[in-house]
Amino acid sequence: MRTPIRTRKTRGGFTLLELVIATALLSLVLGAVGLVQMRTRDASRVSMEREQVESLCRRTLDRVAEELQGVGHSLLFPDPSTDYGSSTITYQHPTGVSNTGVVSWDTQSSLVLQLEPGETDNGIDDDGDGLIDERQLVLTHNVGAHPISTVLCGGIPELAEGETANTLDDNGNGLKDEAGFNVHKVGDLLTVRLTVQGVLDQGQVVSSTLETSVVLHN
Ligand SMILES: [Ca+2]
Ligand SMILES: [Ca+2]
Ligand SMILES: [Ca+2]
Ligand SMILES: [Ca+2]
Repeated sequence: MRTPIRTRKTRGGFTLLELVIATALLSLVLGAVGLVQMRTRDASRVSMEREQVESLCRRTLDRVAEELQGVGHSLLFPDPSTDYGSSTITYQHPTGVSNTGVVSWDTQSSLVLQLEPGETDNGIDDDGDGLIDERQLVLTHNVGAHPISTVLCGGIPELAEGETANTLDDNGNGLKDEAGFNVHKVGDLLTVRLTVQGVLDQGQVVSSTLETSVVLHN
């Protein structure tokens, strides 16, 4: 008895419909991979910008702490003991002590928060850098006679992160309506707070806020 021979129909290639579906699926996969890569790059850029802003904030705060360490507590002007602290401070460093215990002091220095060049205090980004009414922190030695000024940091907001101008402590740090740079005295301790901002490519603003304290000279 003869076994029937099975014949199988062989195919030489794909149909047009199969090719269209395969191409569409490949496009979808490549698109998804591209999207993931783009989001990863964006996240990486945001992370890098945040790190740069935080690093600038930390370096500036360290410089300010070095500058204010051991200055005379009764020679601070204006008095930064109120609930508002101060965004401007004039101070003096001790230079020596006489045999009778009298302390001598150097000439006045100051830290002043002022509008960046090109900005005016009008709620508008006048210089087009993505920040509104941003300030810079200026250190001046030998105030009065022959002042020598240095800009320590820019991109400082008018008010600290989380604050609005309403005579309340919105961000819960104990100070009302404090500026992006603020010094506050409690006893012989001076606390310095700083907020620095940066702008991402898409215009998003990132902020870093840090604080440190220094001991004053009696
Ligand atoms: Ca601006
Ligand atoms: Ca402005
Ligand atoms: Ca506050
Ligand atoms: Ca407030």
